Amino acid sequence: MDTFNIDRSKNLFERANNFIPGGVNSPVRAFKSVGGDPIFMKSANGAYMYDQDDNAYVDLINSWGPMILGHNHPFVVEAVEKVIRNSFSFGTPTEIEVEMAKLVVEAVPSVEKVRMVNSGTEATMSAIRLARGYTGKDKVIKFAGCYHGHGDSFLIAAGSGAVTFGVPNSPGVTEGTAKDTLLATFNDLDQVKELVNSNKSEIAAIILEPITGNMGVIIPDEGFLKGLREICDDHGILLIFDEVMTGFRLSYNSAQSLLGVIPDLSCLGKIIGGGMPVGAYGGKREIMEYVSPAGPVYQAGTLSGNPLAMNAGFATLSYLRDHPEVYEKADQATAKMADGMKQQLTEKGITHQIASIGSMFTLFFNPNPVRDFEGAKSCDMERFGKFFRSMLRKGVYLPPSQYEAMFVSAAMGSEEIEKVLTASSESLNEL
Ligand code: KE4
Repeated sequence: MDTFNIDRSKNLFERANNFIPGGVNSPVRAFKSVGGDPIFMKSANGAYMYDQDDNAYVDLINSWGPMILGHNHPFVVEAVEKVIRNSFSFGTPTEIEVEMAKLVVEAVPSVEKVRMVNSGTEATMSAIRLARGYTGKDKVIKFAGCYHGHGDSFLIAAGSGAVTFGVPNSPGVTEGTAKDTLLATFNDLDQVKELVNSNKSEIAAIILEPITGNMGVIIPDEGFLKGLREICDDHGILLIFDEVMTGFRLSYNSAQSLLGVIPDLSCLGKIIGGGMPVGAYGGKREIMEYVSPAGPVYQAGTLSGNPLAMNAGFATLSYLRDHPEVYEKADQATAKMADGMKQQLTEKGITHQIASIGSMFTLFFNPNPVRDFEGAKSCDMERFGKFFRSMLRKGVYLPPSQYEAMFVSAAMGSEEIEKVLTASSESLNEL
């Protein structure tokens, strides 16, 4: 029986709507695509979150990725406690920024120099500006369904017409901006070749999530990333991997090392802040030397390299570096849940796809494999919403969108996995 009281969350959501657009500080948190009112959390520890009504939830969102160690990890908390009375911010260079940059350079194959910013959006926006400044070219190619934050260049839908010129998909994004973003279909190398040939010598960069999370998990077809690398090499285009989600999650050396394709620039976020606001972009030395004040491409930030955030991120990353068992644990927990749900769905005769890699997985309510955004859009969203709401009432917090990935932390033990699978079996019966 679901004993599930969320009165405090409901009251808070009503109040929040008086002061905050949509009652939330990031749209997806409002549960619009899954129905129901958002839950307001009060605390979290290990694999659990606790809401304002003291309901406990097994956490499969982990702050959309950052909390790979689990919440309130002592090693990270102690690192921040050690410096918290040294002031929160100086606006000057600090030692921890040097140590953090060195760690990222040593960990991520494409990164020879790196700049810290405050979010994944800042990282991708800056990487695009740098690519344009370095190449002297204006256009970028992105892939429908890949999300790179809310920078204007990325809030673009596929336009009509064969060459799929971009059109704004948010008011406030100008036609002028949109015309410089070309839309391609993920996994469609021929279309990318067509776009490059019909926009000869105008393309500065191709940007993508090397393994997507923002249209659910999609692992690229064999040869797709290698093909993009070759196109970029042949045409003087920079290849940018947006690893804000996959960076330090799919392996300590990120997805690029797993996939064996090295981009010219990489964008990072989420895990590198350990839950504090941190983004970063980095790449080949000769390209990064174009970034101000070393070079002419301007980018700045009052709280970039903030000491508390750097210490949280540095502790998280150094723990991951020194404890590879963290990845094994999170990956095994993911596989157990993905396999368990797959078995349940099959036994219950429910059409589904499950895409899983490392400690990320997505349950698509779709009869066909999801290989691109059109595929993701053809999922049964209503069924996902019902499943989400049922799991929530049973104390399992999934990402509130079919277009997302479940993020698994190393704090997931057999008890939590059991809770998830018991809840999913009951929830699937209710569909
Ligand atoms: P932020 O600006 O939200 O830190 O990062 C933007 C971003 C860039 N690149 C990728 C691959 C991302 O996944 C994101 C942000 N991810 C979403 C969830 N899919 C954040 C959740 C939200 O928007 O509230």
